[in-house]
Amino acid sequence: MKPAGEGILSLEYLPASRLGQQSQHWRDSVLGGICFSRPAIRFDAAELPLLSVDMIPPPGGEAICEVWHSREALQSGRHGAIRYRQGDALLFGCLSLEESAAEAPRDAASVAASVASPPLQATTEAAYRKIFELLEARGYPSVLRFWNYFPAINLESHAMERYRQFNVGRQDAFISRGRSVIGNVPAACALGSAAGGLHIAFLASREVAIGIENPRQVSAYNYPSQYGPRSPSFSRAGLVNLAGHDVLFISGTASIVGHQTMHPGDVAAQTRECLQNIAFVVEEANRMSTTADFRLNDLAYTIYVRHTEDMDTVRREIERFIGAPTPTLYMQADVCRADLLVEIEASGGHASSAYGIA
Ligand code: 3EB
Repeated sequence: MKPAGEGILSLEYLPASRLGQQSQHWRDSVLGGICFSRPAIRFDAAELPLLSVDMIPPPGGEAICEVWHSREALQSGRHGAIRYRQGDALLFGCLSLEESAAEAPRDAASVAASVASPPLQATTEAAYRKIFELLEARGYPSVLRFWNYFPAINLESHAMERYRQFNVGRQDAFISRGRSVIGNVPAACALGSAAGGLHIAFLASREVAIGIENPRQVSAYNYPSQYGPRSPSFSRAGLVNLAGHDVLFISGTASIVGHQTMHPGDVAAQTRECLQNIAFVVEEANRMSTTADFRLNDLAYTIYVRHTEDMDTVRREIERFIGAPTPTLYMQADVCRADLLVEIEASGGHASSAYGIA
């Protein structure tokens, strides 16, 4: 296995308070990222696609940015509301939209019947259409990873939970841009933010990514209709070869076996189930990879915990399971089923660093 540090991509968890003090050299290498703070911060580097998400750090913790760096020569651009940065192999982009019903084109029949899509659904569809349009135009067809954040994810409105509205809009956009909604779909996460509009970040490549599924979970794109009229369009992980190195992006992973939530009300058991799922996904990834040997203790993790008071329990279970310090970032956020208390995402095959929070 080649050392991950030699690859083109690396991840840095940086306190948001240090963003303004970084050198030009640092800025030049930034591909993009996500800053989690309460309230969302305004960052005065509009040429860098840093998504600002309103999210609550753990007690005593500070606002943190997940910053992706590339060794490639990078160039910034804009496409409508999307800010992006691209190199030869990779493009990172992000956008923030207020929810509004007017965003997505509606067909004549629904206009005639005055059936408007819920605003979140329409905004989601418009955002994803725009993203795919950009990626097709610039020649980065393969999305390695989507990050999705919007408030009140479990709230019911327009006779449907908002996460389900999001799934309808997302799937409609995939279909309208001719993308598959089963099989090789991108890895993703979807979390409830504390406030704000719809925030989406994405990392895409010219190289094709392989979608990886978890043998102990029903693929999300095959979830039965009890979880909503449209299945979520994401795979359990994405694997891509970047300049000779396999890089792995593990989607938000929850306490789900088959398609069912396990251990409702028991955050410790849910955490162990998440980690067990991640272990299975890592094993699948290692079967598919010709260059890498991914291990749980050299992945970087982001952990979303629904209730602040569960933070310590989750941390204890993770440290026990993984058994070694790895870069981890904890946030308090709602997860996309009301009975899920924790969601864990991870990535590997790239260098990672954490400034004082490893
Ligand atoms: C799950 O496994 C938990 O809709 O993009 C995890 C990761 C979840 C991504 C998404 C949802 C998403 O169904 C929820």
